[in-house]
Amino acid sequence: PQTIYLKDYKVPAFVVDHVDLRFELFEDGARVHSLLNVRRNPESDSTEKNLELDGDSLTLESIQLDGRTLDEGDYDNRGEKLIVPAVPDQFELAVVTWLEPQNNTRLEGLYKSSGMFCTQCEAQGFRCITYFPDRPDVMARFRTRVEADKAAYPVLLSNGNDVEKGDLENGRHYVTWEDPFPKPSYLFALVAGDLVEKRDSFRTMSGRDIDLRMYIEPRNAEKCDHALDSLKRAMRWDEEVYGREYDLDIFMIVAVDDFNMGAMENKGLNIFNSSCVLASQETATDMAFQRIESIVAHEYFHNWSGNRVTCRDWFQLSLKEGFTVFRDSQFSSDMGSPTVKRIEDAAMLRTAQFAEDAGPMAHPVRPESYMEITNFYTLTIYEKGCEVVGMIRTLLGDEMFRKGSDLYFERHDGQAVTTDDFVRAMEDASGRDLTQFRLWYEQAGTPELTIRDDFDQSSGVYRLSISQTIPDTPGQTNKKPQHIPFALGLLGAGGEPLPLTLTADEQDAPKERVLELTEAEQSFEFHGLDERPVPSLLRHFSAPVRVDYPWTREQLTFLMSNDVDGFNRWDAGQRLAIDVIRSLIGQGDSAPVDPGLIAAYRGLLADDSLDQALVAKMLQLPTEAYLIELAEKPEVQAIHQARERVLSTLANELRDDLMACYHRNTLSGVYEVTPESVARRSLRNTALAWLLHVNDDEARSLALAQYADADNMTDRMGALRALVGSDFEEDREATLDDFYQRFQKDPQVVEQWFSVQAASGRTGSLPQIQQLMQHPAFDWKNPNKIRSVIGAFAGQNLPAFHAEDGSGYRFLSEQVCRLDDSNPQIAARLVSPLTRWRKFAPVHGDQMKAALEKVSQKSGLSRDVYEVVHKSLA
Ligand code: B3K
Ligand code: ZN
Repeated sequence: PQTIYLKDYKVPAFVVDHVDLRFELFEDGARVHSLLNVRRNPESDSTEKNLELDGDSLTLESIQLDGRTLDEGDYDNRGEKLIVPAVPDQFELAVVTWLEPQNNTRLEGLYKSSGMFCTQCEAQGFRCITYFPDRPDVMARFRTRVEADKAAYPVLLSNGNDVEKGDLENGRHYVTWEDPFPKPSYLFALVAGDLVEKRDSFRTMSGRDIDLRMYIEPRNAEKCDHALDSLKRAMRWDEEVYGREYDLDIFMIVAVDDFNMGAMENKGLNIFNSSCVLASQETATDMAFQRIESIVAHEYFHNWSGNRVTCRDWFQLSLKEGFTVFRDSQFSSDMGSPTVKRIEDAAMLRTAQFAEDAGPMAHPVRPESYMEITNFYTLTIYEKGCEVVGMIRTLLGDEMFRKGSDLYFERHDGQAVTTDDFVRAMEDASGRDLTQFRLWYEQAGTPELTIRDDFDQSSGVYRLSISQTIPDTPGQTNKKPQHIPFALGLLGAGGEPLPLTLTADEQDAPKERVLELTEAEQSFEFHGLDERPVPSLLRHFSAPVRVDYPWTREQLTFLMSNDVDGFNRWDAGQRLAIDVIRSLIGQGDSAPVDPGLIAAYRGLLADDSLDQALVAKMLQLPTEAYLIELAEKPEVQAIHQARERVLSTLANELRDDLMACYHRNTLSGVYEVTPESVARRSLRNTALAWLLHVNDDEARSLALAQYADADNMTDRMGALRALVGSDFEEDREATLDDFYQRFQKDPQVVEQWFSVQAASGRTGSLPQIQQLMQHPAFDWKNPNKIRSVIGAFAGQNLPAFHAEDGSGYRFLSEQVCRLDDSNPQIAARLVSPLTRWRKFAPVHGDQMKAALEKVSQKSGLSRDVYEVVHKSLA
């Protein structure tokens, strides 16, 4: 496969002003008639005489230039290009293609899911529908006529407004849609199916009434309210916080069961994975409710950050994704608990994005090259990209950041631009120089801060020395220091925040500051202190960096209960637990657990005055995945055992406190998804899981009762998860059976049922996984099922996946090979755990590598998997 480079970017030689599409949908295929108005691009100095169009897996039926039919000798149709030589400066091109959506298992372009037609065009799916300059800087107005059997496909949708409809011969009908906004082809969408419509409406800030419509299969009719409510909240929030108003008259959401990712922001017609949009109290957990709210918001926010202002090329992907993730996390933060949201984002980043940044696929937020763009929809582009935008806001302050965003939208509305244009708008609006800051877009790898301090009693000066290094990553060495906003506070012995006095004569210094790190080594002095303070470093996780500071356990315990920054309280607890777990690795089952940790957790459980949402987070021990990420040559089984040892000690020692916490947090009254009640359910379920972990019989009865009486999925799943994690084998099996019987008709719940088993050591051994894959509800064509069984096994059931005999690795490589033929995108995602083979000691690493080599030897390997596997073995 070919590598594509950013440096080779050229403005398109031709532009398309208008696209007229006609889809004839049948059971055995689809015919697509496309009429393009093409003209030479005045902004290009290219003398290119030939028109080059992209096409993938298409059957070309006919092609006409200005009404003249071209013969096979008149054009060149090889590989993934259609080249029409010597075209005029302006012309009409009519192309007819034939496709087979019913056989499309890649789920890119036009395909069928549960009997309905739907599309996925980002990044390069439109070329699987018709020949087109399939690149985001070609923006055209689309008119789309969809024709299909009226009884089987009563609902026919595309982008924009429906302008015409009618009946045709043979029981067929059509609807024509027109989208007034020029858009890149990746935002095109079409849906045809037998769907139910749920309507709502929204009045915008300028008083326009928008029709909100959700389309679902009839069985899902009761699962739409949450998405529609979330949508309205997101629309209002974007007006209030960013001044962004919706532009079309209709906004549509469609739920489909077979979808490669979460959702897609097609103009006016968002398409969602059912699992990311459908919810009811009985079938979705609190976490799912929150995820849906944030994804609905994310896709909606793309209407401005992505659709009105789009990407010039795919190297700029973070322009829309990083900014939109930033917008959706601000939104979630405003809708719920800001501290909890920050904890969740930082935990994910530190566990998974840091791992990506340290692995063979590490790439900058704005990559320089790729083979398959689909592989670059990564945590780096999304989450690190979000952090980069967040740091700009921290450096500029809220007001200037808003000015910058207004300028960006105003300056670039209707354009396809670059991350550099975004940064320039921020600079121009604020007057700040972000030259060095741009390195965040250019350099891959996670900066590492080494922090040391000393205190001089006689002068009262506390000195922090901070050095930064950025590790080498594939293709990048000797990196330059980056511009890092570093928020901190200092605490006195009584826990009181101290002023951060940077010069001896400064009056009333603030109690929190954002230092700006720009050099490889820097030091800062704080004056006027009577005693050595305890530093609270990188508050709110103000930059996506690693921090090395020699905390003592006393300092961490102190910060856990005294820091004014909730995020750092949580972080101190995590660091303490990590330190304790690490010290137990390889120490056997009777090694004592630091009583300080037990006391700290007891304090958390007892203190009802604390923000319970924060307590719920603090009670969760660092995950195995994070412990592995932090370790040099991780020994997975030993890490697992040490963590289990801490868990069971805490559960035994804190048994009565956990029981009290369980009962104190039992809610009565109607189910609501408020931060307060979410926190209580989470606390109660954590307490239950810990207690069952040590086979507490009373807790077992509580779990069974909670399972049976639950009026919501969070409690039902909490009890099921606790039982699955316990040694009460009969209860575990019986409850799993009952759960399946109850919910077998609901695919979203069956997916949860699969993953709770696949992720657990007790139900997810390799033979059990293989059995799950034989289950009638398992479906190779459905990405959610693959993720919930194979993905959960390799990503969460780490001791089983890393079994010393290498069976987990071999299993994964077999599944990747099998999937590579049907759905390369999903196969390339699935292979990712193996790519970290260099991180592990040879007992693991060698077998992981062998499993990867096996994949690399498969014949006809897709470009997607090829890129990941070859870069990992290089
Ligand atoms: N933009 C889409 C992701 C498309 C992935 C293509 N392989 C969803 C989102 O980020 O909003
Ligand atoms: Zn997005």
